[in-house]
Amino acid sequence: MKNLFLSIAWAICFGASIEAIDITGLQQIGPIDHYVQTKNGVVFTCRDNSQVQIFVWAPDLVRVRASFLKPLPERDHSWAIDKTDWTAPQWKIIETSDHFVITTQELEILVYRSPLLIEFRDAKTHQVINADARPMMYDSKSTTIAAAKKLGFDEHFYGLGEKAWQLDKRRGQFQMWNSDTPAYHEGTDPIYQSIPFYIGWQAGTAYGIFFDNSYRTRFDFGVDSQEHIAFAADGGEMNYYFFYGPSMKKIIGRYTELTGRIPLPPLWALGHQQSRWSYYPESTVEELARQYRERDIPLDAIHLDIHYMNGYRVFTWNTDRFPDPTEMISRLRQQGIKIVTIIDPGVKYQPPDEGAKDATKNPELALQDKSYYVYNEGIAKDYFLKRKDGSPYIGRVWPGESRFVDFTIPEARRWWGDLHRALFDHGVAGIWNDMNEPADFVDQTGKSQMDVVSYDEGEHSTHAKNRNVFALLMAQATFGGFERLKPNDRPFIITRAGYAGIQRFATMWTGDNSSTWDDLALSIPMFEMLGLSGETFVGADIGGFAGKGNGELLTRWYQVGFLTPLCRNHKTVNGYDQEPWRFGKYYEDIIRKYLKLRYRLLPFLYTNLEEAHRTGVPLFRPLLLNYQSDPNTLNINDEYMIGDDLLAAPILRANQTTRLVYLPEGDWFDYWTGKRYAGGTMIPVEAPLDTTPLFVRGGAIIPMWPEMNYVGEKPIDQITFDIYPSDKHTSSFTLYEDDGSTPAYKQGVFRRTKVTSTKTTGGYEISIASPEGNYQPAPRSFIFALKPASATSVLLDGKTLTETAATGTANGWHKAKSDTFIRINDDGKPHRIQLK
Ligand code: MIG
Repeated sequence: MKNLFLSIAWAICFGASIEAIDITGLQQIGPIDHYVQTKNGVVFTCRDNSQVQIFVWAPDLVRVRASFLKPLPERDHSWAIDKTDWTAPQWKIIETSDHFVITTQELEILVYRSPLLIEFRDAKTHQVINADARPMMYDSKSTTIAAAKKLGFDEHFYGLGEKAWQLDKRRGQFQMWNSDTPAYHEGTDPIYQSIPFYIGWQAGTAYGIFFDNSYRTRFDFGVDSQEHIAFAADGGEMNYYFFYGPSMKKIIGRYTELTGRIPLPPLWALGHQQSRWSYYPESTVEELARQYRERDIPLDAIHLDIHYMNGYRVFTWNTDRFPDPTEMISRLRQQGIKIVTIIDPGVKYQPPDEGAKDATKNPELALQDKSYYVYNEGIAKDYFLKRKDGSPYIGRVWPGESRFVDFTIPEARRWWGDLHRALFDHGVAGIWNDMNEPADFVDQTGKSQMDVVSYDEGEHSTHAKNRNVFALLMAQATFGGFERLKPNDRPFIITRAGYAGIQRFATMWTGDNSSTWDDLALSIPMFEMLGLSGETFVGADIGGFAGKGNGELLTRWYQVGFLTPLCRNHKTVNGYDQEPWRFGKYYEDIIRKYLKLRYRLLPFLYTNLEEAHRTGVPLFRPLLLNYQSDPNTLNINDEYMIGDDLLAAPILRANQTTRLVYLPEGDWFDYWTGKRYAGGTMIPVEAPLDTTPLFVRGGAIIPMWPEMNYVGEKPIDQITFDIYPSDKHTSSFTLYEDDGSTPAYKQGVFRRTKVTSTKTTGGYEISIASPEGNYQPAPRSFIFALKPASATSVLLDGKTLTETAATGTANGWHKAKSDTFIRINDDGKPHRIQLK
């Protein structure tokens, strides 16, 4: 009954079409009266007393902030922003009779006096990149605010974080309102996360707009009008950042400089993970681990869903099911398996029985039926959210009636972070944050939360403003707990909900998908757009969460999942089992092959992850990001790239064993056959169930580890560099390495090794540059596999290298099939290898 009710409610709220942004009834900001120059920009005051502030933060980054009918408020704050101390670049302002021109090295911003319209142009070509279609707007009867921008005939839109929609957002309408949307499908909107950042593309030139407003926001990319796009919010300030590319990578770089980048998670987080709602008791968890090891299928982590807790009370253990979590976790750890536990925000509403006392030592292991320490502490410290009238906000989630923490209170965040002692003290390695929209069974739309007040730095604002940042602040609290309680381990947090900036604290998964081919296909544009929106560490429940899967679907799903940053199989409570072996050996063998390949590719994935950490450019990319001027790539939803070098074109439909693959310009190698293709065209490929179409860019070098079943299983005694030559340019790769587990990388304890390979007359030359950084890896050799090459002699640093057998550890070279393999000991020095 309840379920039926809920699904009807969801259908009404989420299935129905989204309200358009009706700008016709809105008032427009008044014309400019006067202006004053500030240190890093200009404040315009309008005749209607409105104000517009332009901040020049970088040559390609400008912020626009406006108030309507009143001066700008003094408080200027956003939970999303990581960097506020920008050193103003060179800029100037010129005043003419009808407009102002603010110029930086890259941008020209024209601000017209009447009507007040803002236009962004390229400083060098003076071409218009983006322009207001109308002055900024407000509703005199409500708190709605809006902006409208001219829409180009061939303009396309990307980003917006987690949206269940194709790549190109043109002709789409979207809302940002964190929502628990089980079994969502393409078109369901909004879903869990709110990232109000988009990238516009026109004729190869890109710009970005981040509408940093945490109220419910709406975006309309050409549905309501074919002349303008619009974005609006139910409240708060008109406040957006304008980024100029023209390159998308540059925009993402700036956006993540502003909102923060992903800190490196532990390397094992890139390993395969198995989850289920829920694995319990202890013997089931250990049997699962045993199966994995016995079946020789790689695994790094098992996730414990809500049943590990005592009556769904967060920060407790059900000691009937898990009598000694410390012991169990340490036994698993000896097999190379880490435990990740779920933590929901809802704290069971449970006033203590009279006279009942909390156990002082390890309260998490005590019976909580008379007195629940988390609830008691939260009450004592007054950290729980209340409604405007002062009554407690009590929602209904898994524990029943529940209280929620006001994560805008810094001390409350600290307290929450420290509560993780109940998990970390027993050896838990990662935290999975769920239900943090925050979901409430009473009302999934958040309507019942609108009068819930948060401290919000003394503004005491309601959930109309704070719902969308709830998960961000909870993740920040959790991150702080990791830093204080496990200072030598890198935090690993997975979140369902989020707001812009969430990447500073958490990785994410795309929530409750279904075991359908449609959802497998949908996951690709979702991952790609999350990446363009600053979130690089993404993944979906492999195999699908809701509904009924099968062996073919699971196998194809792994053929996507083996390259996603988060590679986790997860299934709902009443679904069929879907561990890799559940549909029989035929499928299991194929899945094993892909997971083994993932582990071989870890140095490649990790190097690309480090790039995302350092630059913001995501690991899992739409082709468009790498080939921005190629209009063929504008809406390719069934292919993706990992970094610059791997192109995957998975099978996303049942019974399909061939497909067309678009290869962008350049040379490409079929990963499986080594066959070479010229790009810039569509090619047909064969893809029987054990083969997922995979291509390597000519000019790439792919580093590979030995096979392993978990991170740290054995010393990395050799790294193979697969070299894919290109006729046109040098192949190169700069391998990134560090200890993979501690924060020492932030102090420069890493190593970068650059390998290049060029074609010479009559052969090839490979050079290994002197490594950078001071991380000392264990002794190992490098193997360079040049494809295809037929050498007759090889010189190492000018001296003849002997031809040796394929095995062994001595320096030497040998041929196998059409490849040449050269093995040298990595002595940390630069080397030059010549093949003739
Ligand atoms: O109301 O914890 O998306 O992954 O297994 C459902 C139980 C709550 C939703 C999550 C899902 C998880 C489930 N949770």
